[in-house]
Amino acid sequence: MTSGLDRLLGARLPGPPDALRQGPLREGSFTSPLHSERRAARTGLWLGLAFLVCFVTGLISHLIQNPPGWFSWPASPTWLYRFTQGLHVATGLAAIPLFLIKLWTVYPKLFEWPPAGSVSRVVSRLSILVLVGAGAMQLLTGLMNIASWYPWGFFFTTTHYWTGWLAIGAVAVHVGAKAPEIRRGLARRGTAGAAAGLTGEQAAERAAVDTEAETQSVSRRAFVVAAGLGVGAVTLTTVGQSVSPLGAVSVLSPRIPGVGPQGLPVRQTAERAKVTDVGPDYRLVIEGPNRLELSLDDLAAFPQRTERLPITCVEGWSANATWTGVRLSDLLAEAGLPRDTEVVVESLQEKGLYRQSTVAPPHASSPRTLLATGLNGSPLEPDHGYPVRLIAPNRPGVMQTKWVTKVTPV
Ligand SMILES: Nc1nc2c(c(=O)[nH]1)N[C@H]1C(S)=C(S)[C@@H](COP(=O)(O)O)O[C@H]1N2
Ligand SMILES: [Mo]
Repeated sequence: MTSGLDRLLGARLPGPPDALRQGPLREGSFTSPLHSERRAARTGLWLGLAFLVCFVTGLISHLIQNPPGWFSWPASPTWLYRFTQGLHVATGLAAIPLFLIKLWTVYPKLFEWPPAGSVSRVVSRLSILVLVGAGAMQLLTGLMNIASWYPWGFFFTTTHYWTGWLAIGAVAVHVGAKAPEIRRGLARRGTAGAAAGLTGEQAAERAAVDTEAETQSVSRRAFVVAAGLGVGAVTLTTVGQSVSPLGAVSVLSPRIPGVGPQGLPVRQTAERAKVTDVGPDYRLVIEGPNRLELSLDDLAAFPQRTERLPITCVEGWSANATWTGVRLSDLLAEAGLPRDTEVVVESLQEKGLYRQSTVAPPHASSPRTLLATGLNGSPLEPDHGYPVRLIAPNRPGVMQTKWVTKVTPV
């Protein structure tokens, strides 16, 4: 029995007059065998993988910055966030050429005739519009964020997060709707027909046609090589922003490990944050049962520690550095608080989203979390957070607050 929905979806729509069938709408306008089901499925597989890894790593980054009650991110290993966020940006960038290649393999479908044979065709074409729109939006806004270029009125992070759900949802719908084509496209030659439910003879015939079309064209190999070169070039010229040995060829990344004041890149300068006149009246306040109000000399009297820890900006660059300072947990204990107290760290910077951050118990109690006053062997420079900055293991850069002046238990 056919349900009402099936009947609606299957309803045939009146076709437009054949006289409109001009230009690319004509039968046989696209002759390249590279616009095949096989190319579309294989390119789609790589693109889908890149999207999936990018989505999962993006979700991790979001959860660390906006932790729900059930979520806790550990303080070790120290490099884990550097790895997941590096992967997020690398897969996002690699997805750009893959996305363009995929669009090229399938764009003849835009000119399909009739444009909408049935209601289900209209629905399926609209769902592709959402997929392409959300995918393009993610790749573009991600890229612009890396370039710190925000020519729009919305807040990047929130939009990028919700569009991420939209994109991955559209991918899931697309894969579900195209399952038979994908199965055929990914099947090894010869088994392609069987996967499509054809009889032995039909399958053999289809396989022969596919193979002939593909081997006839020198272009299939050229296509695969060009795609590989595109993805390789994008990756090689950007991944050095987090993989320091490749820093020298990282010509397309705005920042490179080791390059910047004191051998470390800078995200927000002291001048832009308007923290330029730190005087002798500076105090670091730790709120607690035994409130501390420390001058820089007082702070220097605490045991000094040195830790090698990375800064990992959400934008994808990351770099290791050697930090010297006082353990946050030593100061919490001195203020009469348990070492694993969740605290808010506040900056001298008066405005801006990143003027404060929350330090969760795993990071507050970690012996490697410092309120640092030194970087790579010399006192902190203003751009890196003079006089005091937070540096904690395995934490996004936006949460490594600079120019710290106050620590308050939550
Ligand atoms: N007060 C304050 N701290 C801040 C920021 C900021 O804008 N204001 N930016 C953060 C970001 S986004 C990053 S990536 C790191 C970078 O530290 P660096 O500039 O010392 O390399 O600082 C963080 N600390
Ligand atoms: Mo950052």
